[in-house]
Amino acid sequence: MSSLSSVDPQIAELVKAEERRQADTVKLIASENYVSKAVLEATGTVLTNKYSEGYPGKRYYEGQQVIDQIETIAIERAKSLFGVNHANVQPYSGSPANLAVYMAFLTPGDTVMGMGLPFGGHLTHGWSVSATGKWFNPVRYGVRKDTGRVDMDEVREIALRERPKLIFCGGTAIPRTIDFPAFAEIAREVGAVLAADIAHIAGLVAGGAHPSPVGHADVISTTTHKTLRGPRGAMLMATSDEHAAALNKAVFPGLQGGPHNHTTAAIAVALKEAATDDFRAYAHQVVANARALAEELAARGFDLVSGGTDNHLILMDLTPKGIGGKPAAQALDRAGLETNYNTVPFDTRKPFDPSGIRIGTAGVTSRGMGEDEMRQIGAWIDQVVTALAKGEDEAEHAITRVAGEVRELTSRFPAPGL
Ligand code: DSN
Repeated sequence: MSSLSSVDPQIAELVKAEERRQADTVKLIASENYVSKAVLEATGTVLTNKYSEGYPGKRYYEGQQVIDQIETIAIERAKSLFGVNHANVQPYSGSPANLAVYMAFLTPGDTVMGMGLPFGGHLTHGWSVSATGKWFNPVRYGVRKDTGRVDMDEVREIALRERPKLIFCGGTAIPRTIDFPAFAEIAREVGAVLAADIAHIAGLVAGGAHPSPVGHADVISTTTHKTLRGPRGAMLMATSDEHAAALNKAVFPGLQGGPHNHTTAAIAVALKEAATDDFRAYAHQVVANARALAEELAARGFDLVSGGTDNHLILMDLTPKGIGGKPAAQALDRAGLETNYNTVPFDTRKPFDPSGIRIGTAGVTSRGMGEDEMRQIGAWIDQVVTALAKGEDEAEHAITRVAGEVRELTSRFPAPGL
């Protein structure tokens, strides 16, 4: 970073500080990961200088000799990795990708059905504060109070009653396997388009550690930077060609201008990496790690939503521990354990001060950690949270001790790309 350091030392220092912070902390944020050096290099290229509105072979600017090849490679790799007929790699991120799904299939006022945000859905699945909840007519499903899981009979009842034109499955805080065939059957019964938002689990799907929505969902939407371990970006895919034109038109010119070509190149690199045996092993280890961590936390008396996990994600209600999710996440962060506070189903607290925390194992797995380290991390989480519930002094002592131990662990597991 010699140029950055000389032109803007202030920003260069902050980038270095963030790199140190990422190296020294245990990343347990379920939507984050560490990309490879190759992906990082692709994002920092001259491709950022180029405008290329349109699609390969049909652009509105000249000079696309190279960009067309890059975008075509990314598309072909996405198609091959996920086994789909159509892929659009241009969405800037998950929210614009999902908005493009609305643009492709709905007109304002139409009914969309998605999982409610407090139950694990995403803002763009029709939540009230999102444009998707304001401009469309949202209806919601959740999880059962007794199981913490989606009740497909309830989903069917709501769908038959409300007749949505679009159904979203998937979300941001779902610790269990998504039943794509069951959602597809309901969508077919009511004549709705089924969109599977696999942003969180795309890497698991690609690596064979979660069932695929291909052949079930009409549209698949995903970010590229979570378990898939690519740059910040998104993709829209479709099993058949039927919806290809509508999806492409919705992304450009419907919602976006020029694609971010440096991101497209980095997506291509990440998709190449995701097609390897190493990546498949990583995907399965992510799940094994989440299970080990969940078992450790449950054994220590934590209340896990749905009782455990099938994927990379654990959602815990801290109410029985006597503290809120926010102070817990803040204390854990000071101890070098990075999580996020999160609402839990039927939460009685506010979204900015909810009852739960969300934990994911993609980042730690990318660092090479395994089940033994997960059990250690579970013990640290317990020590910090238990101390915090006892008071400030106890918490301070535990945070300082755990932070030192975390530093020792992270030094043994260097993060990729840093
Ligand atoms: N912000 C993402 C997450 O953390 O799951 C979803 O958009």
